Amino acid sequence: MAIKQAQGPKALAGFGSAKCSNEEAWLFQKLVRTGFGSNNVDHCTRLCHASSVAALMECLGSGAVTASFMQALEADVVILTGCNPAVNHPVAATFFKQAAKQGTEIIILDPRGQALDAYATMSVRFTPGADVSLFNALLHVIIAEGLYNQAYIDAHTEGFEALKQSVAHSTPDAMSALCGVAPDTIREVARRYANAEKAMIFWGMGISQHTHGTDNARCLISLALACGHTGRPGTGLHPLRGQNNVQGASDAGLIPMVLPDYQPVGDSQLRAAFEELWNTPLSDEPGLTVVEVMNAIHAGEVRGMYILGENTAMSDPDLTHARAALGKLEHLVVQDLFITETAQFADVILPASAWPEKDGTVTNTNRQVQLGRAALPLPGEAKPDWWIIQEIANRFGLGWRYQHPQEVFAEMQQGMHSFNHISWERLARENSVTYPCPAEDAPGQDVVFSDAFPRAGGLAKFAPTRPLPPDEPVDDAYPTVLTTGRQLEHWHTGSMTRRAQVLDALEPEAVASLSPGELNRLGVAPGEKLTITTRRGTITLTARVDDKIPDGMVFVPFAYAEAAANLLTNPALDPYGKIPEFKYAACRLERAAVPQPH
Ligand SMILES: Nc1nc2c(c(=O)[nH]1)N[C@H]1C(S)=C(S)[C@@H](COP(=O)(O)OP(=O)(O)OC[C@H]3O[C@@H](n4cnc5c(=O)[nH]c(N)nc54)[C@H](O)[C@@H]3O)O[C@H]1N2
Ligand SMILES: Nc1nc2c(c(=O)[nH]1)N[C@H]1C(S)=C(S)[C@@H](COP(=O)(O)OP(=O)(O)OC[C@H]3O[C@@H](n4cnc5c(=O)[nH]c(N)nc54)[C@H](O)[C@@H]3O)O[C@H]1N2
Ligand SMILES: [Mo]
Repeated sequence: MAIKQAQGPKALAGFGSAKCSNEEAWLFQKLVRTGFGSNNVDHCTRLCHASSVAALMECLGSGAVTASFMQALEADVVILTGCNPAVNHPVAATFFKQAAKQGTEIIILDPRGQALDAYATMSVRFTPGADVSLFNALLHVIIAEGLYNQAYIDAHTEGFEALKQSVAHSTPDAMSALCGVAPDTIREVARRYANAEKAMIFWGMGISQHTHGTDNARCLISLALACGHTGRPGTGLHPLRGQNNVQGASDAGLIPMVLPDYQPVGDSQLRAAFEELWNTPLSDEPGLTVVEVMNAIHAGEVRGMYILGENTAMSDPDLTHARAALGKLEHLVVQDLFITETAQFADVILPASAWPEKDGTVTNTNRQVQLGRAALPLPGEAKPDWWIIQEIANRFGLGWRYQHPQEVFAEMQQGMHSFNHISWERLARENSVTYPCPAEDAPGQDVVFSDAFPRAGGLAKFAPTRPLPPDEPVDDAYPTVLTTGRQLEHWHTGSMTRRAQVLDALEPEAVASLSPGELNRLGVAPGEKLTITTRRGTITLTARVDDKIPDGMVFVPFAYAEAAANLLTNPALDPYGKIPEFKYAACRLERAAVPQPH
């Protein structure tokens, strides 16, 4: 409050959580917008699918999936690209495996090999970061060979001519050198996808976490639109959501440029509806995104922060910069289950409670709104997040009196059309209801946009792209590609899973995975220590051999505080989604000079 009075509303910012409930996300963004008085609210979606959402909003008018992952069972062809579902989406992976057993062709497009390759009809490895050249070559083949669906394009889309022209020169032969895939393989993938009666595309962080992440997603959307592979059972576009409630937290408005349900803060009519609902004037200026907030702290513009259920001091790119920002804040409040690396910077730590300890709803990757009920008592002094947020709101003079998340949900229904016909009572009866839902007594829609897209005129749009290099290409000084991501055993920054005995016993220490050839070249044996250096930092960790990694690449999971991958990563942002390039940085590898003590 003192910072707000002295420096104005824009000196405060908040990061909400995709691990909390929809009601908690709603209250958090409402606190920032009505209490702090700005739109400086964001969360981990910025580091995750922000670019996918930017492309989907632009081209389809909606950021959610067009079909659930259960629809894979209906599809003839399923493309998986930039995702590793056996590790990161095990539930969806069971549907992909089941589909494959029933005859669905699985096509995997990824620089790395993975467990699902065993189920794939084709598994195509390509040059990291070369997605746009590969996808434009697929589009070229589909157009040159007349495999597109003219009737669908005429009825449901605009901009096909511009797309046609933009890929006219992206022949498989021309693109092969850029993406490292043989021209005939490109043709085969294009034909299998386009000739399928029903086909789906699923994608993950390998698509989104690039400075050209939005372009990558635009290409996938173009593929689906050109072939008419949306709006029917067994067809669709599905960016696999990561955190348990990142869909719900985004829908509920933990995003700096939009109010709940993606309603732009700058639209005075839409804003007026929320000003009436909350009985407060709202700022019309988009707020700062995750990485922008860190920059604004360095610039002295943001002075105080409230971070709820995010471990920024581990998950942000270029941690030296991000941690210095956290250290520079005049006041930092962290609300978490554990004393995380971020909490080490806090002036106040508020003990929150976990999912099994509280009531609330969450929305998963399939748009299924699910009700969770408290199953365990609150430990120690911990409180439900919604309760703590309300206490803070009342210190800002907001006078909130919610007795239970159910009352928050009822308020959300007034501001969010996506929750139409999904009452708390109904969720209590049915446990889970998919949105959009046409009536109180009808099921929700698993597949959407059969008739029209939620854009002007009901038409989806082709957005042409051209290949761009990574922000930091490899060179003689930094000749190896650093890519980062996840392991089955750990969740993100390890704040929870490294405290879980069994998981920590299975994966106890920081590892870097490399191909046998790469280890040979470096003269490092598996189990020996390796240093990785980028223009931003150096870490030392154990080398592991992995024949699924291509030569010229090193993979590091970001779960380990003692060798934090994000000390190395590049904070350069995609201009549309504002997502950093977690999947590509130039690095140098060396055998560690001194053996590190364990
Ligand atoms: N066990 C576990 N499960 C999780 C999580 C976790 O931390 N641990 N996190 C959750 C969250 S929030 C998320 S967002 C999801 C993420 O789930 P995924 O998106 O599956 O996760 P990543 O490990 O980041 O790997 C993405 C894939 O991208 C590929 N890739 C790398 N570079 C490129 C490229 O240039 N182009 C393409 N096309 N692919 C590339 C990698 O080889 C890898 O197969 O997982 C969720 N599930
Ligand atoms: N290098 C690299 N960096 C990445 C990525 C990458 O692929 N590579 N991926 C990015 C992606 S996709 C994501 S989603 C982000 C994730 O980034 P973060 O969200 O910062 O990571 P988590 O470790 O999931 O942090 C969640 C925190 O919430 C706490 N928590 C869990 N449940 C609750 C609850 O109910 N209440 C409260 N108050 N706290 C709770 C946990 O203890 C944990 O500390 O990381 C991003 N960073
Ligand atoms: Mo994520």
